[in-house]
Amino acid sequence: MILVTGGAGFIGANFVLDWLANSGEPVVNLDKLTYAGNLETLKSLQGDARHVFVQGDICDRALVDALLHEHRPRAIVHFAAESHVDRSIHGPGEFMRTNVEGTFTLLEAARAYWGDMAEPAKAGFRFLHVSTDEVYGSLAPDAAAFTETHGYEPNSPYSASKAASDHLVRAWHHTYGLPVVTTNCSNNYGPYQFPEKLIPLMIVNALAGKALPIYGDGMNVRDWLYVTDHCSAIRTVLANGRLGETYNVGGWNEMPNITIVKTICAILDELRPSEAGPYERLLTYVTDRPGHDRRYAIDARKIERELGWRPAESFETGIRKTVQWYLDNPTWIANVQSGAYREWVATNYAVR
Ligand code: NAD
Ligand code: TDX
Repeated sequence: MILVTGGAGFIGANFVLDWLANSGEPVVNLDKLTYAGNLETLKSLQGDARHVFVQGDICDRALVDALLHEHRPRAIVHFAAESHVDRSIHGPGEFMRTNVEGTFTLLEAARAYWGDMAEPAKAGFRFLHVSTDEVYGSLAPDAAAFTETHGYEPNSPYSASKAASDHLVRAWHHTYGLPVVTTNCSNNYGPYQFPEKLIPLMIVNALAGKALPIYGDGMNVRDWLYVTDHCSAIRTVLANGRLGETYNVGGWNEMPNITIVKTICAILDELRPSEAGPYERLLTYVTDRPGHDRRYAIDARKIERELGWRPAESFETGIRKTVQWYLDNPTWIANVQSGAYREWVATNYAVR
């Protein structure tokens, strides 16, 4: 049994599906079901005894203690977070609570649980903290990509809260010996991503004939990784990562935002041509995000050298699959946009 937090969100849900497809090991999934949590994504697991869903908050110490003692997981894979940079700018409070206080609560619960464990289970226990490349700050155009030794220079309330959580995880290892590993990953994309993030927002807006808002000059650069590659990296680090280490995870795929959006427009022109003309007509340059980091780039050589992980999906195939997925799943999108997905728990899913 493993405990996953945030397993109803974009990456967490992809991870739960990927984990159960790749291993028979059961998962207890603790998720608060904020606006970003969507059990409809996990509907294929209804009735599957290997998946136990618990609606709850990672800040609730009594609940986390009870889950650890009931299910005796051999690992915690910690995804739960507030994840959207723009939301963190408009309202940083929840980011501090979930990302900082929530991680602290989990670490304390894990420390107590692990401290009471007997060998050999104790030696095998792992706390895997899922984090981001944004903790390293912004790179100059010609600067070398982030390695694991790059200093922390977070610039947004989101990245500052994730940096704080990374530091807590590090300290709990250094001080208490808690067996932790941390992954710092670049921008993920793929099925089931909430349409507030760049790629799904552009697909959904284009299909609705709405403006495609490009922040600033559109030349901000991100590294993009297909979500199932992130899932395989996490499985690899969980299995073989060295204790107390951090591993950068990336797609070797740096791209300016405008290139991403134009690529989506071209794929849609081919797969779902619009009578109104090419989708690029919808490109709209808007006011820049405050404090907008110019460039992120990940040097993922350590995880390849030590653990043999490399991304399997190219951007060309990954972005096509992603656009196709949104074309094939209008109900998922409609339910997210109408808020109807929130009803899923009450009507369609047995929650403990
Ligand atoms: P998401 O916003 O799609 O999902 C977050 C999930 O956490 C949701 O299901 C939400 O209900 C849950 N949650 C939020 N607060 C909670 C709380 N207090 N208690 C329990 N559950 C709570 O996020 P995502 O994009 O899937 O990201 C998952 C993790 O990966 C985050 O830690 C994020 O920082 C990290 N990450 C994301 C990316 C990316 O590109 N999306 C890249 C690198 C790292
Ligand atoms: O409408 C938009 N227009 C636009 O130009 C949106 C939503 C975004 N952008 C730009 C801002 C960024 O430069 O596109 C880029 C990507 O934006 P987001 O999808 O909001 O992602 P980002 O801010 O890079 O952060 C993401 O990657 C790292 C995730 O949201 C984080 O959780 C993860 O840690």
